[in-house]
Amino acid sequence: SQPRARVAAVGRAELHLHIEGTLEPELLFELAARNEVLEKIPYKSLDEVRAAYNFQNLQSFLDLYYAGCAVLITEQDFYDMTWAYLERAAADKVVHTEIFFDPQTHTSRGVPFATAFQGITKALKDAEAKLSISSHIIMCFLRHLGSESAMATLQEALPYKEQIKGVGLDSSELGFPPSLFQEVFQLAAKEGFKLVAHAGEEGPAEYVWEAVNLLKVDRIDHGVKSIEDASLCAHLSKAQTPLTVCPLSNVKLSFVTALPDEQLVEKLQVLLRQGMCITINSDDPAYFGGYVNANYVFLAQSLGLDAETLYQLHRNSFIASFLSDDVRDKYL
Ligand code: ES4
Ligand code: ZN
Repeated sequence: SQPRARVAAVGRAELHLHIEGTLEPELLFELAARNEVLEKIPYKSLDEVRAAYNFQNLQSFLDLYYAGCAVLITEQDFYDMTWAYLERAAADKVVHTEIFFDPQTHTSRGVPFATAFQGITKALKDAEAKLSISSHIIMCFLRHLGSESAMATLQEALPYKEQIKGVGLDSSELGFPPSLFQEVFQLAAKEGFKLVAHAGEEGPAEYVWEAVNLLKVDRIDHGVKSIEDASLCAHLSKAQTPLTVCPLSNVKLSFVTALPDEQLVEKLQVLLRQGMCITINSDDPAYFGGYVNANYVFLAQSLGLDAETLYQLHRNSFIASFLSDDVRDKYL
């Protein structure tokens, strides 16, 4: 059909992707061996890794995600991880990607900001030339480390400001509401960064309100708990504040399955029909069992989406992106 052909011809943007969450178990072992830090990872074999990736909630995933980062030491390590993601993204028809990186996860282990940053940016630059993928970097603050550490991280990043499109907020959500980071986001806005925040992933709809009203974010990452608050949904639709939804992540971390499937399908369809700007993304694909195409396939099948709705989700990925208007328009 026509919308299908259009999707195939234009491709898609990915807007919610933690680069550290693309570290596949095979590369994890390869880097552990290369850096002689095999004792730092909590697994002896690929089978042990696969068995461990069986998460009960957000924190049980985060514990393993941070543990895996221990093998990332040199600039080449960050390059190799990022390049591996970009090749998979290209295979999934991603033409533009906005990737998260968590500087505190590395600086807290003694890996300099510049080492991580340069490895990632060199791979992104190569992808522009070799894979025709454009990209932006969004630097995320780890909410469990608090606002002072976030502020120090923002200061540390200012020399790299021209190469960082936006700032975000991730990690453990419950007990770390957006309101704690108001000052940090105010300064980031003043410095010209775009603003996003994880909210309503595990935390309540109230956290989404805070991200919108107090942090003044341009997009909400996840935001699926908004479904529980009709006036919030109406607001997000009216303001066209995009949600970067990650279906396989939600399923793997059991947020979605807490709702009966039929109810979820029904609610998501109501949101789509209300015209909410929903986008589909992969979050931490090495941990959640699929890259972005697998997320579209899963959602399309579980919701029984028609080709027109699928096309709209692809359009949304560009509309919600931080591409300049003239570049964005080429994809619409
Ligand atoms: C994350 Cl799924 C998810 N949620 C919150 N923070 C994160 N960091 C990496 N993946
Ligand atoms: Zn995320």
